[in-house]
Amino acid sequence: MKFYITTPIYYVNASPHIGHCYTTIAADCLARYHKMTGKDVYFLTGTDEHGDKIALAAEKKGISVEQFTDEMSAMFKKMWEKLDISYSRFIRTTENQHIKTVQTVFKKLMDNNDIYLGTYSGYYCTPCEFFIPRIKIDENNPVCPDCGRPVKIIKENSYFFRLSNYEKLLLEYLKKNPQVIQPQFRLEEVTNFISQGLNDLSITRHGTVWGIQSPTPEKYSVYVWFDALLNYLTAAGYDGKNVNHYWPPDVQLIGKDILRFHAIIWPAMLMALGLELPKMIFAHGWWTLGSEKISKSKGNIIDPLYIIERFGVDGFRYFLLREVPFGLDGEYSEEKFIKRFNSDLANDLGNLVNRTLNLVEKLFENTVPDVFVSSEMEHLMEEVLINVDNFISRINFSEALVEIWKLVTELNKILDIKKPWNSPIESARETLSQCMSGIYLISLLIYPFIPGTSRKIQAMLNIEFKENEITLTKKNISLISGRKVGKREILFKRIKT
Ligand code: ME8
Repeated sequence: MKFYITTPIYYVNASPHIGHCYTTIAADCLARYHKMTGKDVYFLTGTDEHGDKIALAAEKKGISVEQFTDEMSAMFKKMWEKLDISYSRFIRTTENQHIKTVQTVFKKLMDNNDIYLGTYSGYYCTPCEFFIPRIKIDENNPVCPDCGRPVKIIKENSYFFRLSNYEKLLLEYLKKNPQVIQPQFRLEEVTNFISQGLNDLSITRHGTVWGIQSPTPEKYSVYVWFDALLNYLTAAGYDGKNVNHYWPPDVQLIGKDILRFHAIIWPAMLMALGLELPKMIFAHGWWTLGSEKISKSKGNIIDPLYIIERFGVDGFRYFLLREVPFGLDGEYSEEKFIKRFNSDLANDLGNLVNRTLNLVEKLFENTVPDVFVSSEMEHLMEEVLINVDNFISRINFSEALVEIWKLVTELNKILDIKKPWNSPIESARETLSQCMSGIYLISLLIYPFIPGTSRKIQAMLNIEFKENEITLTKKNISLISGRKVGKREILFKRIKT
């Protein structure tokens, strides 16, 4: 079975911040989980490189836009490497393959009369790259209703996509397939917006030089969002007729800021092309600081490199996935970070692994005693596996982690009660073998969330699994019986406050 997952492609006008990391880490977690359950996963991410905003940023830096986009795109790639992101494809909208796809789609839609030439007269917000109808603007104070920044007035000839033709079709589709928009509370927002009436969408810009040329007699450039959304098709090998076997996307992760583009314009474009629609579009919430969205333009970004330095890659990944239910906003604070790190990672998980291995070394000469799992523990393991799977299929990372931590807590409790350091050797054997089995299962379960820690635990257990050769079942645990344990290392050092 295949699993196609995407993140937004990020603008390269500034370096990646915590928000970009959030979506990409979440996508990585899903990609890894589905690989572990035996699926053929295709994980797409990349950079959105056209438009005035990017050209202006290059100009400000005093370098050519080509050099600028190369450098900035490389920064995103480097960040993903640092964060242990296992993408299958990193797409850039400046790639030839993508340019060809955009022009092919443009031509096809024009031939089908889904695109026509008209005149656009209205406002444009360059930071949001969005056309804003006159009725949404106060003429005395022309600012963007979304981001509050000044807008430009535009009157120019433009090609339009007949978005209005898809109003009824979209509403019917969403009525029949309400599960496509997630979380469910976002569906109403989308259907209300469509019900108010959709205007045709201007998809070319006259003045923009840094963009894909429209395949029209006039030399216009293609509107950046029309260009960007098509990246998901380029990566699926669209040639004007066919797509590869990964199509359609199974999950498209986005932030709530770009829901309308993905839940309205994008499906309408696919309908016009006669292609299957994504199975799920999930719009997560924002990380905020003092209740304001964290973003470059607000100047309140938290540098991911600082966080990595302080909490490590897995500390960062764990916090983002555990702290806030995916879908809701979350207020960033270093205090919360430290609390989570110390309690869940250093205390609960770190101590469990350290204590158990220490005792295996002392009492059993570093060899894992024969595997013993009590029926209660077996029941708990089964329950956790099922619940994690359910939560992951609903893209609920924090609850999935709560489930895994039930195992961590239970094993720590067993150690505290049974005190194997102070009990007859047969009883110690049972306790430690049970803990080792549990730790092994935990190392598998945490792999999608904190892969580095999972690898470290595996190294300590002297075992290595290949992510696409493993299926998440409790059967694997017998693998560790009789094994010599590897070198011990501290997983998470408590942070002093
Ligand atoms: O919108 N909290 O790119 P972009 C959580 N190029 N997530 C956040 C966030 C925050 N404070 N800030 C950003 C674009 N994000 C377009 C997308 S797709 C065809 C084109 C994340 O660089 C979140 O995923 O502005 C959001 O949707 C995305 O970054 C916007 O990135």
